[in-house]
Amino acid sequence: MILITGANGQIGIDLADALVERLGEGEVLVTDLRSPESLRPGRKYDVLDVTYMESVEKIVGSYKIDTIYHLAGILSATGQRHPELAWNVNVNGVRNVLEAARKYNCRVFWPSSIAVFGPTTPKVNTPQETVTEPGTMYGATKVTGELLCKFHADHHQMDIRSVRFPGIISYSTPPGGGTTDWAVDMFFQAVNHGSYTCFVTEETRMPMMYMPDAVQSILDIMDYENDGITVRTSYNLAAFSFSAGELAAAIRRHIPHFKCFYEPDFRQAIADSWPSSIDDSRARHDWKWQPHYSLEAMVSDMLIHVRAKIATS
Ligand code: AKB
Repeated sequence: MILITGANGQIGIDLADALVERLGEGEVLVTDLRSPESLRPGRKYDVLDVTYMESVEKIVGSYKIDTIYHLAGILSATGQRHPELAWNVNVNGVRNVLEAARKYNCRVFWPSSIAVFGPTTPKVNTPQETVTEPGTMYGATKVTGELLCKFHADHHQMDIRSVRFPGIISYSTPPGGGTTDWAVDMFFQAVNHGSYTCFVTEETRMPMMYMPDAVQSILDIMDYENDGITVRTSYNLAAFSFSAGELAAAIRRHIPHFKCFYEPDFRQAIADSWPSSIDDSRARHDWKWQPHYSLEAMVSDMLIHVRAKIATS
């Protein structure tokens, strides 16, 4: 059976749908701090706080888990405001999951982030192997998590796989507490109100990816033969980069009256410390990573789903 931690979060809902579709009923156990408000079919639910080692081991052992998708984590903006919480959830969480996986012989997927990079990293086409001196606590927890994954893979011959996600754009569940959240918020505000006040400047350019590609990347890297995986920290991953102004212009092609205002807050400094584009050639070479959505295709698809979601809410 498969375990997803942090399953109520932005990636968890869509990944669980994809895994249930692939594996059939009853093969996916979704866990989070609380049960979600509405239960979706085909999966089992349980409650799990990943900061407690005993709880993680109990779940993994009692459900006979063989693969863990460890998604529970605190994102960058929340982590900057609550650094101790970020360290506890992100670092102790991944450590507990890796220990339980070692004990019960599980494979592991864990998402890292472009937040491992910082102000001293090359900003354009950021290479796979480069300076990782993040300026945020979130970034520090992701660098630590990557090193823990590599340690366990090298020293305990564990099968652990990871990608450094850029900002992810999706409509099923809103992200919370991230620096790239503006790219999702803009869609919902554009459809709902015809205007949006963005918390980064018009020129701020960030690497992003549409959720279907993000989910596909997880399935692809986990499907690939183990010998092909040569990066045991985490793979750079990219789809497209755009600035806040460019996204606003792309949305305006569908909603001509849409107005975007810019009032940067504390998240601007985090955004400025991250890459504007990513070199993901290693992932493309090693496990044939290939995104499918362009910016234009993503915007059209997002607007269809955001309109439908708002119409039925
Ligand atoms: C965030 O903004 O914190 C995340 C990330 C890029 O890791 N979306």
